[in-house]
Amino acid sequence: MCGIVGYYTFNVRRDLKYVLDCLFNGLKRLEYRGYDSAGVCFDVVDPYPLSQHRAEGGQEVIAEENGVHDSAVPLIVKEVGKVEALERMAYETVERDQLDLKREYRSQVGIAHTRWATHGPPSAVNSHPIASDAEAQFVVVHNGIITNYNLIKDFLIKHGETFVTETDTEVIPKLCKFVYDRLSEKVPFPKLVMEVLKKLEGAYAVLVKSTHYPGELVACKRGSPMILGIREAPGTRRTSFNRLHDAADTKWRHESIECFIASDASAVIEHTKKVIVLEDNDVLHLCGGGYGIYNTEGHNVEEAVPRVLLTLQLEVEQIMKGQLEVEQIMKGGYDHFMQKEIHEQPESLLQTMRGRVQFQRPAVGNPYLTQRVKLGGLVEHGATVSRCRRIMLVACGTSFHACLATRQTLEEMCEVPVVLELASDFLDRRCPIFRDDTCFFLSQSGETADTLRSLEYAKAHGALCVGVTNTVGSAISRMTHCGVHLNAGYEIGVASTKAYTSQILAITMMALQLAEDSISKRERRDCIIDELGQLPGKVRSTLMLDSAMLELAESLKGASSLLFFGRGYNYATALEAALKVKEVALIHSEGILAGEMKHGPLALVDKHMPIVVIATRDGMYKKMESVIQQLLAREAQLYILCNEGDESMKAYEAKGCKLIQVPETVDCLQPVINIVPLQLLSYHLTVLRGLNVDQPRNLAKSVTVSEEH
Ligand code: UD2
Ligand code: GLU
Ligand code: MG
Repeated sequence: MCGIVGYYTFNVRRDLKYVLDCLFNGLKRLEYRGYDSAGVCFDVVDPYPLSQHRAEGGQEVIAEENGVHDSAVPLIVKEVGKVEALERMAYETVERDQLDLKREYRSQVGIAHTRWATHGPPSAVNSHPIASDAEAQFVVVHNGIITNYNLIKDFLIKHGETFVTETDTEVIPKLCKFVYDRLSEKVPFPKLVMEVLKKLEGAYAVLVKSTHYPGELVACKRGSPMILGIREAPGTRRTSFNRLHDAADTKWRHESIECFIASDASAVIEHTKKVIVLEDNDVLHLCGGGYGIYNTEGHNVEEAVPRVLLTLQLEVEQIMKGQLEVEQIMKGGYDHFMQKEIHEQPESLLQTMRGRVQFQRPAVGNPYLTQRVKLGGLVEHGATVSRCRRIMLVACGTSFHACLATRQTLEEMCEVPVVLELASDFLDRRCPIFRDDTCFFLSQSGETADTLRSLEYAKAHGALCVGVTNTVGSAISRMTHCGVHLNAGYEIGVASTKAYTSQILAITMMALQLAEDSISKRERRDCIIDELGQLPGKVRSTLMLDSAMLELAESLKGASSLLFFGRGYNYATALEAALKVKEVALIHSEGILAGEMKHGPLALVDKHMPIVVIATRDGMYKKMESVIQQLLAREAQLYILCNEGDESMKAYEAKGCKLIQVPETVDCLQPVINIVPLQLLSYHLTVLRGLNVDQPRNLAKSVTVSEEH
């Protein structure tokens, strides 16, 4: 979600301005991933200073000054908010400290970060880089979560350390220093970091610099991505170490290297096409004019592991042309953002649950630890929500469908009436609102005009207002009394996909948390939470239907109309699938509540009408089966979305129906899985029909204007 940038040179002389530009441009390339704060750290004293003179013949000779500067404290600048503001701040600091921007460095180690906070709210202190101590002996930037940070923190506190941030990250620099202080003799930098890594659990991409290892940089990763770009300009060489390398060994001192490290290729590509993609448990060491990569899992850590130097496909010149090409990279190998975002869902769903759900069941008989879902945003007002007289869900478009998909879960868990409101209609009616109402406002962007106006209205009438949005700092997030952020990552395609599934998850988690005191619901809650843990994996296997959906799209691309039938939890799936087909594939489509079939829609059905029936196994299964029978009696072209291994649905294949088979989960989460093949279907229909996927005609990503009210 967030980003890391590193810059390293040795014997490639670059002035400070250049170094700062590299770091800040890198961060700007990562901005699209979403972040709440940012920071940089760079050297202000050359770790390997130069003295220059001209020898006979005018040849420039560079000699090392006596030894290496130890313990020069690097400069750290960090702040909440935009990279641009941070950049201004960094230049102000440079000016204040009277640093010369034109001064050339023989070696520079710069690290930078955009943070999407997981532990500790966004603040200057909690931003990265995070230092071990006031002298910044070890400085770290980190993406991911250290899951056992509490244990390490307690341990370090017992040994007299004091923590200044609320992050999980701070244990990393502190532990580096702790280990370093207790070494009987100095070890190579990567070896020290490997000792620290042994103690860390969780996912990370980390860069470490240290005043004890000037002119060196260590990068390591597990679970989070990281790549190394090496610029091969004239005068630079590519030297890789075979064995663990010590800076005291001066063998590589006359080599030269310039490297760019990032959590995302988009921050590297403008500098070089030559990259190495680091693998899990790799530890990269940049030192002198060379690099070495070691791996801590199943390898002799003293010996370097071979890693292939790849040439990125995209031409650098192309990138330099501007925005469009950068967008290509942001698409990460996919043709369109919508496609990328559909395929990202296993990951985005996990992000929505990250740090909020305890997947393991508590030990039997343990009366404590019953809180398996913990949404920070509900802590303060949760009790008020549980006591309210009715819950009102207000939204537009896809967000409204997420409300519809989760209404039943809220009703079941909270046992209060839950009403749904389309924001524009809510405003048109000036709906009565009372002080003991709780109103939820759902919007991906958090800026949807009608939803925002509804929020103002409800707030003015004294209701408790709860937001569910994907955008930290958005209007809805700010104006609501409390709420939940989706943490699904930026959604760029106009047709919402991953935000929809994360919204369903967010409201389901809210319902689970609100019912946490109910003993009678405990078994049901536990069962849903168990399935939450399985959900990303099941969505991943549902995505394998991609080629089947392409095939289906081939046969439907000429259709003039397409119907989706669903009921219960999957009425929302039918509406959402139809909306997708309308808005991107531009085919007339309707989602129909199967219970309403006989009250009109059945008249439309004949052998020319393609219909998707959602008949996964839940309480509505028998009723859906009878719907299928009736539709077949009218010779409709049927596509049945059912669970894998459903034998009785298989029987319909003989009658000419086609099956779309998806993994089974608990009824209230099934809509998350069911929508995935239908998203893929609408995506492929759009591409096959030659239409604009990411910006369908007449539509905008966030509708921030409303009709006059
Ligand atoms: C918060 C931090 C997260 C991490 C975590 C540690 C933020 C944005 N999130 O996540 O970075 O430090 O705590 O436990 O700082 N809110 C609204 N309206 C909305 C959405 C949210 O008022 O539409 C409020 C919400 O009530 C809470 C705050 O914003 O006070 C953060 O919400 P969240 O869902 O990001 O909260 P949490 O605890 O998951
Ligand atoms: N867990 C770290 C923090 O909250 C890093 C978050 C990130 O990946 O940006 O500070
Ligand atoms: Mg708020």
